[in-house]
Amino acid sequence: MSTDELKSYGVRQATALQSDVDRFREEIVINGFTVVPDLVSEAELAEARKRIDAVYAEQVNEVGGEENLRKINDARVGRCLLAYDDYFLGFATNPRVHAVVASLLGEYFTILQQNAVINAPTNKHYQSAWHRDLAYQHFVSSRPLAVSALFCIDDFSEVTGGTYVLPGSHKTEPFPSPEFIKAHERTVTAKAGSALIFDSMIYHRGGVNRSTGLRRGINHLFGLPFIKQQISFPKSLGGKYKDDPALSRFLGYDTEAAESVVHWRTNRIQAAK
Ligand SMILES: O=C(O)CCC(=O)C(=O)O
Ligand SMILES: [Fe+2]
Repeated sequence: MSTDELKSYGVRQATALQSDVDRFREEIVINGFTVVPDLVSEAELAEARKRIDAVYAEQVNEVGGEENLRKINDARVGRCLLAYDDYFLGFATNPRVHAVVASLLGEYFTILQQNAVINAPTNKHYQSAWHRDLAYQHFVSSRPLAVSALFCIDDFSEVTGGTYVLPGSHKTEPFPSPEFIKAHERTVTAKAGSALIFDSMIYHRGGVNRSTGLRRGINHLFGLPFIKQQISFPKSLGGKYKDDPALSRFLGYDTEAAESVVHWRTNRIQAAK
């Protein structure tokens, strides 16, 4: 529809889009979510599937078996992927996703989480419970605090269990009533290779996978740098990428809590030189 056909009155302020990024940003600000298509090629998707399964197998092994993950509701989630396999740094730093995130958070944001979500057929997956990615938070802010980017590694469809969202729920404090949820929840369907990008405060959940294959995704949580990482990337990486200024900032090296007053001051004195 051209803007000429759009009748309105009493409007003194209106949004005009200059780019795709503006369009994605507007959808996230108002609805709480958007889908960015065509981010990952078929060949990369095939590679990512194998590597997600390999990292998950390694992490199952680390804790002595999947039953231990089931005990803590953490089965079928791979955590901190890029600390296990460099390949996943490419997803975390995707420039088209970063442009959308920066339009909402500004240029300085850090990675708080990078998780593989492996939704198996008919598995009652933990993440299929409604939640905010900034869990336990019940305030709303005038600007976004964190943005999630969930890459679809397999198709997200009605059958494979696309993510459910409650549009606009990033803007109200309490979890909405069952009646509201029933009336307004919607499934987001998206082709493999796209990403569902959302305000991390929107209520959402995984769908139930009624297909015969795995439905994998890689979720990222990007946040303002004062927000704590769930698992420390700097410590998990053991100093890797620290010498690259942009990466070290993004991975949280620059915003780790200082060990002491002297450490904090020494770092600042060095930087002031
Ligand atoms: O698997 C999904 O569709 C949702 C995943 C999710 O909510 C998460 O990783 O926080
Ligand atoms: Fe989530």
